[in-house]
Amino acid sequence: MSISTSAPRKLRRSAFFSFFFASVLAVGGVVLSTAAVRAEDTHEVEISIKDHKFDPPKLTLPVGKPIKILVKNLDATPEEFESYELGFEKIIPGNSSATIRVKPLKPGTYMFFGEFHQDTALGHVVVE
Ligand SMILES: [Cu+2]
Repeated sequence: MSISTSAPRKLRRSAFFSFFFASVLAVGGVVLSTAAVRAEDTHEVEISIKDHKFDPPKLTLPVGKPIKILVKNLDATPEEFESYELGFEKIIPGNSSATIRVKPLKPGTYMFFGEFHQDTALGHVVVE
């Protein structure tokens, strides 16, 4: 009696766990592939700060793609990388770097600057 009732119960349980783990794997796979597509779609650029100037002072970026900017401050003093139009502001200590993420952009020209040296640290982004 006890054998005949416990066997189907075990079967049902193992069927449930198979379904559960298959679902977890399926959802995990979708999440991973979505993240991979996003990473692939991101446009990455580099810019340096040297002698309180941007190099290059002009960045050309694609329309409608997430942007990742790696900013290297090669000066010994800190700089604040900032843009009202692109919506970021980040202090980068001397001799270090930072990553700025910008949402997909519409075509146009966007100014950026180094707030601590606004007389020389000026640049712009052209999105086309
Ligand atoms: Cu600021």
